[in-house]
Amino acid sequence: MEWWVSMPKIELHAHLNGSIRNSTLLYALIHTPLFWELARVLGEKGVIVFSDVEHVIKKNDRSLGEVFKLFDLIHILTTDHKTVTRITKEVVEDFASENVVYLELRTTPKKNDSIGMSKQSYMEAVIEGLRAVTAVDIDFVPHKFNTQDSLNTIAMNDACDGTRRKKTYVRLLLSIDRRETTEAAIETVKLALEMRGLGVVGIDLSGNPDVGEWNTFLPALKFAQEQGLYITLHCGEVPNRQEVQPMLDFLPQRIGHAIFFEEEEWRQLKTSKIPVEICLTSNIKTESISSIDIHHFVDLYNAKHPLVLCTDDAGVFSTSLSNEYKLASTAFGLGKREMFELARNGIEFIFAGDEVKQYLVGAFDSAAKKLN
Ligand code: 6MZ
Repeated sequence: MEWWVSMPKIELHAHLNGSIRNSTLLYALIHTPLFWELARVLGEKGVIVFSDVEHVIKKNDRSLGEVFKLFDLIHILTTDHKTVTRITKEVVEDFASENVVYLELRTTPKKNDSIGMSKQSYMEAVIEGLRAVTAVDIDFVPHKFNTQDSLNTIAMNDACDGTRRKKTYVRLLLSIDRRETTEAAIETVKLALEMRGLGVVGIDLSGNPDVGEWNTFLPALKFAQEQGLYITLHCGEVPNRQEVQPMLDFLPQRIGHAIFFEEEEWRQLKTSKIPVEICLTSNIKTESISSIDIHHFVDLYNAKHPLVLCTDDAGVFSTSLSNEYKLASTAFGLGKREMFELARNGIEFIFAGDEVKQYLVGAFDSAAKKLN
């Protein structure tokens, strides 16, 4: 495992709340008044068997439908400013600790009037979490916005003792949840535009794929595209003939999953060269793919289609990006060199400019010398 951890990696498909640590989820659970109320109603009078709770949260192999029920529970527990800040800090530190040198983190801005939370204040809590990261130096403000007195200005390379500290780039994508209305989706895009100077670079369309219709989100996505935001779409996570083709016609910069495609759609995807974010463990655990041997990674990899391995929800699916690389290597018989190249190729598909890409090329080059 050590080798997979030390290899530099690029994470492009990670949902903030799906990447939550188990320990933080448990902490949030026992600090939620609702939980104690539940315990009371159940007649437990506040006596909780932690191992039982842990079992429920850690349960493996949930169907896709069950996963979205779990997300609703997670959101009840984690949607307050303090917890959002904590999760953001921890998730970034967790990715950085396994040598993720560039991380695109996506999250759905949430509104909850009862606790004074707007989509904007939710995102401010996320930014607070980025600023709270101490384990590594992070760069989250694109260069053109990074003025000298920017709150994000970090002593990038040199720590006080003169040694080079590890650096991780973080960029944010705002997710539109498929349950949202057109107006709510447009509000998210406007927020993304306002927060460009704070590391927001794009828009993601996600949420339960059995809910909502493409036409509901199209106006917001078109607006985002016109304004120059990058776009990635969860596409073909369930069979949906009405959606896959219009999504591919829209020409997003990337798509996630791409599981349930018809022959013609595979052809269109390959011609379009739209990069695909592949989430192996997620696809297997949600039973979207019955066995890893038949995963479409193989066909796309052999066709030299642009691909990037990602975690999706490292917390919920108990995985890590290092683990995804190791899994692909074992399952598809690819050597370390091929996996290293696969990771490096991800540089091409990041939602950041040439300067960042150049830095990452350098990081991979120097790692290649050390690892070989
Ligand atoms: C579609 C998913 C997802 O936004 O609250 N999400 N959407 N497919 C998936 N595959 C399993 N995994 C996560 O993170 C959690 C939210 O991300 C989306 C869902 O909308 C989920 O509620 P945030 O940080």
